[in-house]
Amino acid sequence: MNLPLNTIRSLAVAGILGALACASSAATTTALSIVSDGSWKSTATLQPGWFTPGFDDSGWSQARAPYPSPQPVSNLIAGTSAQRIWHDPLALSDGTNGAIETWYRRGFSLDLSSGAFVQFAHAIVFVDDDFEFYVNGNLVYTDVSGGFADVPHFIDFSSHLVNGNNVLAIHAVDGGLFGPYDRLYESLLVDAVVRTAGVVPEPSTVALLLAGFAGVAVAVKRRRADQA
Ligand SMILES: [Ca+2]
Ligand SMILES: [Ca+2]
Repeated sequence: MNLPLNTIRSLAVAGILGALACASSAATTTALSIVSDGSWKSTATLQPGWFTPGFDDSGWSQARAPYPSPQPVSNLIAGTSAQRIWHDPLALSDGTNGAIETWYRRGFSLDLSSGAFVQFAHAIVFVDDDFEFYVNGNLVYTDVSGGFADVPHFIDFSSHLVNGNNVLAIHAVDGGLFGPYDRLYESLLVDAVVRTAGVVPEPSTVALLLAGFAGVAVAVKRRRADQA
């Protein structure tokens, strides 16, 4: 094909600009899954500042997971890897006679440097029976229904996350939040995801530009050869 020189130049410039536009808008996304399991720390003793990021939970237990329940988790959240948990370090409970008031913590790290940001952070929470949900020391959600253990609570905590270390902290009780009592079964179930995105330079940008310039040079050379 014998295109006019101006057309070749225009196409080449458009190609280079296109490559630059693609490169500068390239984004990477990372999804972090946080589910209730044996990695959560637990206690049945209220301690000052228990929900704050700087609190030392090294003296707490690992939560018991899975904690006994007659209802499979898959009945509540299809396909999840979350397990019911509760504070029960000696695994003595049959699911109905555990502590009536408990506290939990789960730390995780986010890289929000270099322009990265949180796209969304959602949690689905089931507690038998009531709970408070903290993120980095902020009370984000409270359930004071006094029962309804099979009702899901959807929590958006995207505005409470920070670069570096973060912590979810949950106060979960059997019975009512402001009056815990032994109300048959008790358990905590959490399935959360944090998705972050970052704009990053494409490693191939320089290669694309060089290829673009090389293409122009070849096209111009051919065009001149055709005209000779
Ligand atoms: Ca409830
Ligand atoms: Ca209960």
